Amino acid sequence: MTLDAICTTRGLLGHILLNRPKALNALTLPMVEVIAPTLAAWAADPAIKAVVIRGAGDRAFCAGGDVRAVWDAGLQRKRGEGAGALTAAFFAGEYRLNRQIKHFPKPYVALIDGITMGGGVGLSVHGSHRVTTEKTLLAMPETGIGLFPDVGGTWFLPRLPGRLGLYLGLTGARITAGDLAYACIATHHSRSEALDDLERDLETALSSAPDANSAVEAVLGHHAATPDEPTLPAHRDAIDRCFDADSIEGIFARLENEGSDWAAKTLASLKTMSPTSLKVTFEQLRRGAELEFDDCMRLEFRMTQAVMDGHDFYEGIRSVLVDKDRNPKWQPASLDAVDPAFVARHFAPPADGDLTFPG
Ligand code: QUE
Repeated sequence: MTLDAICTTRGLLGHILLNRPKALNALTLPMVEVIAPTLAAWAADPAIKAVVIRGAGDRAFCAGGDVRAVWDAGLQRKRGEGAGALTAAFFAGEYRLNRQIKHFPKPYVALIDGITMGGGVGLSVHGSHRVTTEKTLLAMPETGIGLFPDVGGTWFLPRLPGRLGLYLGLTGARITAGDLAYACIATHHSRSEALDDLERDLETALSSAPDANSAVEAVLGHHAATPDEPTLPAHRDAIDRCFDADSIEGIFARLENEGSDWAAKTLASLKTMSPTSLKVTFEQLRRGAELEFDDCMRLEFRMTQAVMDGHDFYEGIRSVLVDKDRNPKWQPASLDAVDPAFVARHFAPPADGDLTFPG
């Protein structure tokens, strides 16, 4: 039997391999259930000095959460078939793991070599070291599947420079290494073909260095390369102007008035997203700016339970991952028809209680 996540030790280095290459290493509950207890043990184990996480295959670090499985369970839950427990268990497990990474007391090095979306972002951004390559393509695309930028998006997106977080979280824009460095999402850059050597050098350096963080920094510095030119700086003023409005409608109006190609494309892209998701995400990131990390994760869990009771998540997964027609029929279909009471429900305690954290 092959495990979908393989945790091994290499000397003083803990190593996590996301091992579903055919599914772009999309994160499943069984993977979470392998990784979480291992990370907890490594946090307490003096024989582990640092952790590396990497994806198997040459295409992806991790394309997201296994939302297809959540979709199946959510449909059962809607039909009252009871098996919908996974919808709560998956998000709870994933968010608790995000929190473990955020509070992990040793260097945590994510090698985000390839596609990194949604759940994959949650396995990387909260760690101390985020290494991109020329193959990195990262996005928080959840508004396009009727969800919202979760896995700690509530925490990290409002803390990016200017209005970049709102821009990335609403549009789902896909960005590469240069932009990830510019947005302070990545900390280091290396060449994809150097990563095997980099991992070996980490193991060697940790075995002799008194200080794990200095050893990790030295190895990442030794393998440093120059990323592609960032594209965001050219649009940064427009992003900060347009996404500084006090509502989604206000952002739409500012993009309309902007009069540039970039603004027209950005507006067109936003108009393909779930109107409910856009409004929910706007409120999520407004609140997140003021919340502690753990409260962000509790809030996201609340939000998932409202999403599972709604329409657009099912339609989004259908259109993107099941039928792949990329033609979702959102309900409601326009911003003005989104019920403020339904948006508000995303931020209220769920019927089965709030997310709790062990310890
Ligand atoms: C938004 C998402 C996800 C997505 C596409 C979106 C997501 C996710 C996947 C995905 C991709 C490839 C796979 C897979 C899942 O796509 O979270 O199993 O093989 O996991 O627009 O949030």
